[in-house]
Amino acid sequence: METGSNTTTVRDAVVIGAGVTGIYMLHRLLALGLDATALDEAAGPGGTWYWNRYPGARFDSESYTYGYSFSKEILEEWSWSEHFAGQPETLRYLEFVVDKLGIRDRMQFGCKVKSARFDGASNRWTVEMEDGRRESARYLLGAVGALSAATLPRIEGRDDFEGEAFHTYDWPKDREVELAGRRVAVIGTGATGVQVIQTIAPIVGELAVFQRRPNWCAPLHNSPIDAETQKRIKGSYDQIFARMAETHGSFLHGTDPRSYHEVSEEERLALWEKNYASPGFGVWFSNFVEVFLDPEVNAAYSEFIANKIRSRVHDPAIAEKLIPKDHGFGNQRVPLESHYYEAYNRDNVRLVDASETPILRITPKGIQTTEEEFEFDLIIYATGFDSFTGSYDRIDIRGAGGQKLRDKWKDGPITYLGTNVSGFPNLFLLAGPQSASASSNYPPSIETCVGWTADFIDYLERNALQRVEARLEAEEQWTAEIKAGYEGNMIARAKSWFTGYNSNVDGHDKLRHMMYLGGSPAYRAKLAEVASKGYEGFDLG
Ligand code: NA7
Repeated sequence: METGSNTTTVRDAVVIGAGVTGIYMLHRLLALGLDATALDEAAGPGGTWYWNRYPGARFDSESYTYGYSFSKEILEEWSWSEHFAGQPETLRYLEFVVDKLGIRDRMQFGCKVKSARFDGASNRWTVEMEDGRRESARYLLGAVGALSAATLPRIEGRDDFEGEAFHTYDWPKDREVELAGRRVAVIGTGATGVQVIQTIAPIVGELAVFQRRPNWCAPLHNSPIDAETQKRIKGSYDQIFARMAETHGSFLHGTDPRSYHEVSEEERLALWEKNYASPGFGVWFSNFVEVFLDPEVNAAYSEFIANKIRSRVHDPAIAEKLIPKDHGFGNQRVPLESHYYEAYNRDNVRLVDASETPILRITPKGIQTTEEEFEFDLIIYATGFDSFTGSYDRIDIRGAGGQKLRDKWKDGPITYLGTNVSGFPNLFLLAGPQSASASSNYPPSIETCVGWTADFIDYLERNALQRVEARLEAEEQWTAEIKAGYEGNMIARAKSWFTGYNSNVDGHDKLRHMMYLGGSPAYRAKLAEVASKGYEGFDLG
């Protein structure tokens, strides 16, 4: 329905984002009979999987644990071709889901949201896009993604480079990027950099990797899914999802029930060897719980992995540079790799230690470090994201009384349950900061958040409630709980997107509390408890 001005479309709900979260949220809102739309800057659905088209982009979660679980039909009809699917296949899957649900015509693409303002008199949000279009809605739902505000390094001369250069998130979508025979630089060695490096090393002419700090990486062990395995997977989705519901991170992989201290060294090594040789995140999560909590045990496991790196990299000096010294295994996101370390055994690959010889500037021809000037045809920035709050900060969101969300969150996110914010009525964050999403396998956690939010909105609608707002004291309590979760967890001390660290964003070079670390089962239980108590901690009116 359009208003008189003809520029503002009036609806029940607006979802910002049409990625994995936005797709499912839109579906649930429409199923409630609401007039809803999803807005996305991209030219199509897919979010993360729309943007990240760099070579080698793929899942580190088993494909069949990454798809939506809510529809038996989708599960039955979609067949993953690999245990860990690549980006093109994932994007095809999400396109398939959108068409299957018949919701494409409720999505609007090419619209970058500029601002969102809450009007206390009407209890409605007005969302404005950069092209001037406006949407007015009772409910505003943020499905913006935790890693969708890409950040370029703050290096002098970036615009002077005469060759090609882009962030991995902004990898060109309308053309092939020429790699064969070219001189290429990759800056950044997070999960993205690792995937790019291992994939392009055999293709490019020369590759220089600028590494500031290494990450602990371990083998992915990907393989195709044959017909028989496909049948088995499709026949056991109930068990797969039941298993995921039990584990801390909603993965297939959960901690070993034994204590590190109660097993012999032989048994311990047997577990670690088995995990290192197995596909997926078992190498991180199917471990003794002490590996995550006890620095000494973590050091022992880190040394086990360090020896694996030493055995795979021919030059011992390079191997040492690839072994993290400032954090233990799993304290930052562990990139899973396919022959990553072996890339450094190639004659055309060079590791540049950007902490020893820092990058001074980008020059018209390449990169100048404190020691050397390099010439490149292509610079790939795999330099990460302004995590969790970055995409919200980039929208001028103003709640009741005109308070800016960006200001409220300047020292880190503050939410109730990771889903709502005091002072910002009728705004729902989906898989947002302080939720369990990023500390777990994303899609199951997204389904948790979206399902809970849809039920909440249904409750509001059925009870003719027009305004919902988290109470300040509930929010303070939740934020304190988030902080407490970081205490004693080794993640808390590492400079990574888990702690909101980003040297390229003002004020984000300090460690913050961004995620719920209590595990998916506890998070789900908390959401269910709040709902069962008539949405405790909220003012409804
Ligand atoms: P990450 O994991 O945040 O990695 C970013 C990398 O870029 C990391 O190695 C940074 O080094 C490096 N970086 C950032 N700025 C600079 C500058 N100025 N100079 C040199 N190096 C720099 O992002 P990813 O995209 O790899 O991964 C994000 C997640 O997406 C991933 O975990 C998956 O879950 C999907 P640093 O470590 O800060 O020294």
